[in-house]
Formats: sequence, structure tokens, C-alpha cells
Amino acid sequence: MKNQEIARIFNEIADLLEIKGENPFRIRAYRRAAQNIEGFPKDVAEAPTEELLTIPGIGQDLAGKIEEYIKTGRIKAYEELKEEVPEGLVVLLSVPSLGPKTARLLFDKLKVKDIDDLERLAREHRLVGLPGIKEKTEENILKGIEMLKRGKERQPLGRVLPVANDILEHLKEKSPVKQISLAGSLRRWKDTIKDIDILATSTKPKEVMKAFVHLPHVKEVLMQGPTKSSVVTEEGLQVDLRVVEDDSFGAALCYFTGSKAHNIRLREMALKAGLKINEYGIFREKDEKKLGGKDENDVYRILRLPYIPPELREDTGEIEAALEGRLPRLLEMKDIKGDLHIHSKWSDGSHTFDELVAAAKARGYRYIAITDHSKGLGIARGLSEEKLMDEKREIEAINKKLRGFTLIAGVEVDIRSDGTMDFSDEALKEVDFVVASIHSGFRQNREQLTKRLVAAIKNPYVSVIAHPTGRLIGERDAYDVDIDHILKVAKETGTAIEINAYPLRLDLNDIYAKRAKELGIPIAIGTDAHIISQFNYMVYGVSIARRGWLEKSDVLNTLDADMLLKIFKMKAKQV
Ligand code: DGT
Ligand code: CA
Ligand code: ZN
Repeated sequence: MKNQEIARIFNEIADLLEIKGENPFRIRAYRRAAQNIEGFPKDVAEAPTEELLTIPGIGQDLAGKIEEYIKTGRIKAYEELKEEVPEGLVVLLSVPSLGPKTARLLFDKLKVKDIDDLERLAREHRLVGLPGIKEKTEENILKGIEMLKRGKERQPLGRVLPVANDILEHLKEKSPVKQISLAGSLRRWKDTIKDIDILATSTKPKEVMKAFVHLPHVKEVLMQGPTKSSVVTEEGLQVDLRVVEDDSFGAALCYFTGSKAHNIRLREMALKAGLKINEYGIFREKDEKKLGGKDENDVYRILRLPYIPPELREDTGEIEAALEGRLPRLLEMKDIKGDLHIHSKWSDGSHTFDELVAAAKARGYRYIAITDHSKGLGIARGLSEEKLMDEKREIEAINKKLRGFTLIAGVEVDIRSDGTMDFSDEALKEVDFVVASIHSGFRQNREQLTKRLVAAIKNPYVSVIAHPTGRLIGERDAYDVDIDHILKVAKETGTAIEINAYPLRLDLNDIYAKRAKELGIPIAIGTDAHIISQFNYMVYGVSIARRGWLEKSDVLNTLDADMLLKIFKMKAKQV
């Protein structure tokens, strides 16, 4: 897949144009194209021009650049831009929170050469006093550097999983594997991943290893052994492949799925029962007799435990719950009846209602909620109150024609910096569904941010708080809010909280989702799709829900549309 590579280059072009102070619309076009190429479900290298042109944000010019890259391995315009802008300056821009203007200033005035240099200067407080740089700016730059370093170690699930699945498919096709599975944090659906662990069985392990190190994904071979090899992919991801005996596959799968903390608990339980567990099987201590190991469930069965799904294996109470017979019946993809966070052409989405409805029906959904942006978000073509009413009327007209499917007329209203809503209550009252969220002023203090969210939660027309902590994995930390207080007020007011399934958000995260469930707060899962292929992100939202122990009954979008619409109106009636 060339998608991630090309997306990265387009993002870099946007950075370079930004440094040069070029037209913001052109810059945004590159960023939008990058995002959509990354979310494109097939390899752009295999797509003909007509198909490239269907990707939102890609016109003749950018399609030409993609084809140029695939044919020649380079993009001339990009190379020229790099010539114009000093490399040191480009490196500085990779620090999240450091904009082009400040980067230029640091580069010119302090001759900052690289990130380490910048870090040292910031620690020595040598940046303060330059025009526009305060102590807070310095702190943010240091935070950004830390995040950059962390981000290199762990990648978002949504970037890693497609690569891992592609490698799996290639191995199935091109090597003599019998059983094969992902293991490690990927199989547990953790939101960030250090490396890809794959486990397989085969009667010809050496051939499997040979095929593996020659996969088209591989950039570098770290180690090639008879049953274990490690490579680094084009995307910079490490992949470890192990081949084991069929007879040990289950035990090895359990061992290499982890987590380490979960495994330690299992081993302790085994020891107490006179048993031994390792990656080869489950054995009786006294005579080393093998009791199982072919199937993963052997491990749990012999320990007298029910099967524990990989998403729960973190030693955060799953062993106790298993012992007491109160493991949750986790939410499944098939329980999801619709998507509760979608943007259309009316704001910054790419599709008409007809297109969205057709795609949702094709997935077997019964409804979707259209939640376009409000006017405060100019860059996202937010709607005025009048436009919102027009949109609602059009949705009503479409609903009259639909059978067995409902288009829910909603809105994603911006929570302004002062805590007021970007639309009046009179306007919010008119739509069927209101999602409220913060898109600016992230750097306010804890008290201010908490107050803003609480004000939104207390609004009688707001049904859901979307992406409540504002994190962007690897780019921006969650903002500083009193999440416990927010959940408490949500509970009191009957307001639901979103799990935003957009791969860089995954917000609420698994830990907070679990806390929300314990408090009895309903959860809405929404993909925040701006193009149809992003409907596929639902699986990431469901994975967060599962890691948060959520069951079908905890999640709003497992309900029918009639029921949902009733629930959305309930809060306003009570106030
Ligand atoms: P990651 O890679 O940081 O995203 O997370 P994991 O869980 O994939 O960690 P990784 O790749 O270091 O190891 C994969 C699994 O192998 C891990 O979940 C449990 C098992 N494992 C690795 N090292 C040890 C160990 O020292 N002891 C035990 N019991 N298990 C281990
Ligand atoms: Ca791993
Ligand atoms: Zn949105």
C-alpha cells in the first residue's frame, strides 16, 4: 500500500506551503487529500485515474502527482519545495503545537538546528522574550517534543491494523502457513501499538520465513531465524513473526497476545493449582504431563475460567470477574444499527444525503445521524441557523421517501470558548439530535474547560458530548478537564457521551468508557465520517467499547430509530 506514504508527502507539502505563507485554501486542500488517501480502502497505486478522481479532495492536479509518485518514486513539485525551504526548518514543524511562524522565528533568530537543539534551548528558557514567546509557549513546545518522541514509539491502531491485515493476507496467499493470527496489543485492539506480532503454524517454517522477509512491505530485515523473524515495513513498523507447532498454537497465542500483566496472573493461578503454563502448553507440574495447548481456550478451561476475550486481558479486573462469573457480554459489530456522527456536503463532508443513505443501507444500518458543524467553525463550512433549518427540511423530505431507514436530522454544535453554544436554544430545539463539542480554546485551564463542557451538558437540547477530551493521538494530548465531574453531571442530566471512532481520536478512551459504563451513562458511538469509506471506522469505536467492558445495552446505537428519537427528546422534557 502506497497510501500512507503519499498521505505523508501531501502533509509535508502542506507544511512547506505553510512555511512559505501560501494560500490557506491550497494548504487545506493538501491536508484534506492526505486524510482521504489514508482512509481510502484500497491501494491508490492500483487505482486508475477515474477512481482517484472520486476521492474527495483529489482533482486532476493531485491525481497527477499521485501517478507521478507511483511511476517515478518522486514528486517534482515536492522536491522543488524542499529545495526552497531549509531542512532544519521543516524538522521543527514536526513538533506538534509549533506553527510555521514560530518555527521560522526560532530558526532565524536562534539558529535552531534540530529537535534536540530546540529541546535544550527551551529547557534553558532561552526562547522566552522572543516576539510572541511566553513561558507558556515554551512549556507547550516541550510538551510537543515529548509527544513527538512518544509518537515515534507507538502508532495509532488505525494506522497499524490495515498494514497488519495486509501482511496477514499476503502470508496466507504466498507462504505455506496453516493457522495464522495477529497477537500482542493488536489482537487486544489497544489504541496505540508498538509493534505487530503475528503467530502462525506450518510444516515448513523456513519457507514461511523466506516468504515473510521478501514481502513487498518489507524495508529492512532485522532478524531471520528458522521459526522467528523480525522486519521493519515501509511505514516504519516492526513486525515479528513466529511459527509454532500446531499442538502449541493455542498456548502460544495466549502467551503472545498478553498482556504481560494478564499472563502473570494466569501463571500465578496455574502455580497454585500445581500447573505450569508457557508458550508450549499447559503442563502438570509433578510429571510434566501436557494437558492442553492446541486451542487457546485450553488455557482458560484447565484453569477453570470462562474464555476471556483478548480486549479484556489487561489485568484490570477481568480475572476476578471471570472467577465470579460476571464477565460482560461484550458489544459486537452486528449490534450496531447506525452511526451517530456524520458530516454531509452541507458542512465539510463530501457527500449528499442520497449517497450517505445508500452507503449506510449497504452496510445494513437502519439509520444515520447527520451532524454537520455550526457556524462558528468557518474552516469547516459551519451552518448558519437558517441553513440548519433548510437542511432539516431537506432531511424531512427525504425521510418521507425512505422505507425502513431513518435519516436523523442532527447538528454538531460548537461549544464556544466562553461556554455558550454556537446556536440558540430556539434553533437547537428544532432538530432531532444535538451533539455538542469543543473545537477551539484547547489551552484554557482545567476550570474553564470543565465549565464549558458542564454548560453544554446542562443544556436541555444537548443529547451527546462528542469527542469529550479532544485528544488527537500523537498530535495533541487530551485537554485538561475534570472528567469525573463531567461524567457526574452527565449522569445527573441524562446526557450521553460519545466514543468517537475516528482513528486519531478514539475519545472517550477505553478507561473512561469503562468509568462511564460503571456510572450508567449511555454511550453513543460515532465515526465522525466526512467521506463514506470512513463509515468503516465504526470497528474502532466498537473496539474501544469492548475494551471498556461495554455491552449492547450500554450503547445507544444498538437501539431502533424510534426509541432513539424518543430518548433524544426526553432530556428537554424533564428540564
Ligand atoms: P505493544 O507491542 O507495546 O503495543 O504491546 P504488546 O502487548 O504487543 O507487547 P509486546 O509486543 O512486547 O509483547 C507481545 C506479547 O508477548 C505480550 O503482550 C505478552 C508476551 N510477552 C512479551 N514479553 C513477555 C514477558 O517478558 N513475559 C510474559 N509473561 N509475556 C511476555
Ligand atoms: Ca506488540
Ligand atoms: Zn464531527
